[in-house]
Amino acid sequence: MSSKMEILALILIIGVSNLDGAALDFRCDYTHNGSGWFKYHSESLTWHDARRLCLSEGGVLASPETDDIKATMMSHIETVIFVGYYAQTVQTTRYYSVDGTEIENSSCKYAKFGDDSLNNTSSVTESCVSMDLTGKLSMASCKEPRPFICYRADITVTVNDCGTTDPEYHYKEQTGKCYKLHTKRQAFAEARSTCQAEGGDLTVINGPNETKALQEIYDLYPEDQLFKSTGYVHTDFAIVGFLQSEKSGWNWVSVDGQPIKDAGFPDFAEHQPDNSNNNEHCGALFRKGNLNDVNCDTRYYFICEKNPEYTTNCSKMPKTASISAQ
Ligand SMILES: [Ca+2]
Ligand SMILES: [Ca+2]
Repeated sequence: MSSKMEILALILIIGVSNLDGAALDFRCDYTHNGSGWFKYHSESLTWHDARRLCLSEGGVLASPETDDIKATMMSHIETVIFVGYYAQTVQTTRYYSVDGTEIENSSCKYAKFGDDSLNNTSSVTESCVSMDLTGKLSMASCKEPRPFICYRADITVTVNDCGTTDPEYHYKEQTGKCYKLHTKRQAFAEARSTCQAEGGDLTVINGPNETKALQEIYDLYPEDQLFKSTGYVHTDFAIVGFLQSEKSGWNWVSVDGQPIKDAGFPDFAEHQPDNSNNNEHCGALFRKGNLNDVNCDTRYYFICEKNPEYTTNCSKMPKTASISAQ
């Protein structure tokens, strides 16, 4: 980072700490209520997948640990959800929250089960806990998918020069933007939501400088290392922000609606777009700096682009904290 960037980053941090008590979001897809941040996931996952997803978002699978948290959880749900309690082994009837608090020791009066729900020791699969619309807890199969809520307690946020706490966003001077290569693969639409939740979007390439910047991002994740850590073979390209659709007259356009040539995307690679299996309508960038068409429903690596002036709450930073990129 240049000394100019260091100074600007310092200004940014000072600016953030001067936000006068205004809560600074850590993700724009979470809402603040009472003591922390909540996100209701209406999609059903197994308990372990739900727990993993919450962790990957920087939170935990929510449990009704306090009156406040329980009230907020109940206001979010429309059906029976998983909570963060689970039995540590299949033989035990001692239940713990994801942060290790034993339910019976919890001061929370709500963290009690109904009359007979802890007596069923014969069923080894019933080691997770659900909460119904009335707030009552029950044992539940960990493997039967349910909606859930992720929670993060209030935090003091110090953002980096990309306006985020996420160290995987890298600032590139040649474009004044930040980029993250996501190594946890997602399909195009999901990848786009993830980028937006992080305060950006899928990368729109606005000229050769940006193609070069993205190649430098790729260089941070050499193909052999990437393959070693993920086991996924297509390490030579990642989804970026362009696609074709009926709406675009089957022309290739950026996610913000510009024809890709006007936006400044590079050319397609030789033999691309090949519309493989007659089903490739989403865009990707090869490491070598040209384009590929890929299946919109297949999970690939993807690259987000983020304006450093935008914090993860998707709103503009106050003027004193803004970064002049170049
Ligand atoms: Ca761009
Ligand atoms: Ca292709």
